Amino acid sequence: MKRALITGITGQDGAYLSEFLLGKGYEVHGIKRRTSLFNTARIDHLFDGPPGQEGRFVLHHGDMTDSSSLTRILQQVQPDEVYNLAAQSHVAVSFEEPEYTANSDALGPLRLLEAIRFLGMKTRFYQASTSELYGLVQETPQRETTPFYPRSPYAVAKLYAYWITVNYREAYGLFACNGILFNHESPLRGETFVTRKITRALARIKLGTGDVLRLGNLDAKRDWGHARDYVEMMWLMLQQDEPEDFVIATGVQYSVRDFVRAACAELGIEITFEGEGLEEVGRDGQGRVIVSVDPRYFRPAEVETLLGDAGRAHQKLGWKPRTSFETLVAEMAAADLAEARREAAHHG
Ligand code: NDP
Ligand code: GDR
Repeated sequence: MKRALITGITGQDGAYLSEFLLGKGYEVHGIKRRTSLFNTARIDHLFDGPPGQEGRFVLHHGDMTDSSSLTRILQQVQPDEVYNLAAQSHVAVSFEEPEYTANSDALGPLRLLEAIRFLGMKTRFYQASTSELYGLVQETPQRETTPFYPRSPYAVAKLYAYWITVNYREAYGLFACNGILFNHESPLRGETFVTRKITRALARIKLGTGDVLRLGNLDAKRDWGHARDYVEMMWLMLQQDEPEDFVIATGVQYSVRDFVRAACAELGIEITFEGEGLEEVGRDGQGRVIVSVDPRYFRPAEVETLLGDAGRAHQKLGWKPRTSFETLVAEMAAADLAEARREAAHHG
């Protein structure tokens, strides 16, 4: 039985990857940090999975900023594969906590790699790299050879992580790969990322329990895929004969405004946008403002447009995204509508 260690197991991707690896027969170990409230809602169902799965899902307390915990867990678990998904993953927050972001997102992966090297382990290592590395884009679409130009403390930290992964591969022969993943979403997406923020707020507006959805840059364009499809690629990268870095993306791009329109269509809300810049609003069929622009959500430096070319992954990993933009929006909107109904019933 193969053994995997996942950092960031309590996050969106950690939950999908755990489910995927358990399905492949792996023993799955995860690192979670200590929090004052439970933070395992996304993975609680995996503890009592199907018969035979008991004991194949194990959590350990640790933190990306604490070498001692990381080294101890690696030595204890002796994993065949490590998936480093843990990060302070919010771009806007990284402007407010730049030093912590660098500690967890840049030095964190170094701590893991150094422990693997020092302990002389044969572990394969996956680093959660990101399309944010391209930032101010130098070429469209972006592929593995496109020059990087990070635009946030988050992206700069992830740039270090990208290169230290390449460096440990080249210097010490570690099987270490970067998956350069473009945005991927799902009903498990964190509630402060724009897609989930939109589907959550619009579901409440639909039920009359929410009023206005306040957003930042409506013109930002992203290449949005489904997290369930993307975690499979993380695994596939570690099954190759040679370690390599891959872009994973759908090759289709939409704006934040397009996402709002698609979610409204899915929920049966009429919406018309009018005005420009900070004055832009979205009105419903009765003329009520349901979307407005709030400068609080603008970033000191923005990534305006991202569009990936996953040609290499297509060729070498057989990668093809399975979920269309429409299906992704529909799945998220349906899940948030169900959640908003439960909330409404509970309160009232
Ligand atoms: P989430 O924000 O949903 O999850 C992040 C995970 O990291 C959580 O489990 C979180 O724990 C954990 N974490 C944060 N800080 C620490 C720390 N100091 N020590 C230990 N654990 C920590 O992110 P996603 O699942 O969306 O993303 C997974 C990875 O992929 C991240 O590294 C992200 O930067 C990267 N990425 C994501 C993309 C996306 O579109 N989703 C695209 C490209 C890259 P807790 O639950 O306690 O907060
Ligand atoms: P991103 O995702 O920054 O691409 O990082 P996010 O959903 O936060 O923003 C996408 C775009 O939408 C614009 N935007 C808003 N964003 C948020 N969060 N809230 C708003 O109200 C809002 N209004 C407009 C943003 O300015 C941006 O242009 C995600 C994270 O998962 C990273 O960890 C990952 O590396 C990248 O995707 C790929």
